[in-house]
Amino acid sequence: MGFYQIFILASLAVLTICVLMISRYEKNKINLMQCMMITMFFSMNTGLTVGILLGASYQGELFFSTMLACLIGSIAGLLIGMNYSLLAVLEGTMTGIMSGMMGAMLGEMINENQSLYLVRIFLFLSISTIFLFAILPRKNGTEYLQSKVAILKPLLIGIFISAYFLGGLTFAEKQVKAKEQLIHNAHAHTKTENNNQAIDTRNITIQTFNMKYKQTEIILEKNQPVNLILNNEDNVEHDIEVILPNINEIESDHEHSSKANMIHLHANSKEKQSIRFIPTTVGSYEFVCTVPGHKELGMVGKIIVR
Ligand SMILES: [Cu+2]
Repeated sequence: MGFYQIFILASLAVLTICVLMISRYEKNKINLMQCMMITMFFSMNTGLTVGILLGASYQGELFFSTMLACLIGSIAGLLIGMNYSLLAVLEGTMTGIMSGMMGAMLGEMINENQSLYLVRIFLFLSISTIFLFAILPRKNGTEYLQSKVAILKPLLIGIFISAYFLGGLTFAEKQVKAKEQLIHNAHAHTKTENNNQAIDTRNITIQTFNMKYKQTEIILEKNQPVNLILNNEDNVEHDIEVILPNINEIESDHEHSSKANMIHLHANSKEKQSIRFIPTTVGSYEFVCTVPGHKELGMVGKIIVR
């Protein structure tokens, strides 16, 4: 778990404490439906924030991220609901479980940038729970926002939250992006290395025509990658089979049944086939065509590794 994840979870923990304290203070002034509304609003947005965060952070471990998100979401709902009534507890717990699950699935499916945006949006909505207390009408018929002093408080909270989003959250997201850039650079570096290797690969072509290999002696450098091409211009199939000790990195487009010490390259009439490998042992090795009768007709050559 990185700085960003800890930052978001810690923010939510602090927010939960804040909402808890305000709930305690305000619970006798608002009715049951408003209590339920606040519990639902908070647990849903918290569950979604945690779910998306965990789903995105633990890619490929959906069961784990879902379980953890459901747990955290339901605890958040439980804590707020407990202030009000049993019904609110039920509402909060269920909403927390459901939103945690949905968030985790969403986080698993979207890319990292999208998850950063969504975490930001749902974290903002979670924080907005505080403002709900400001706009809900009170039991005694007064509107909370009627007095000028009352407006000041949400305004101060609003400024605080804006500063938080512009400062802390942006900083935390930058850390994620910096890490991403690092991984990207490392990746690009590996790619360049691979390209260099590809340039170093030598292409060696053996042509077959009129029941003969046109090239019967091939010289390879030890440890230099080779792309061996069989260009069959004949009207019948041909192949190349050679025993080479300890060949490295055999690659071919088709199944040529090559093993760790044998190259077998087959081409049908008028076909071109290739195989890439690295010879590692110096020596002289005979290659033949294994199609019955062809070796006897002279389809034999020599590969020299030096
Ligand atoms: Cu042949």
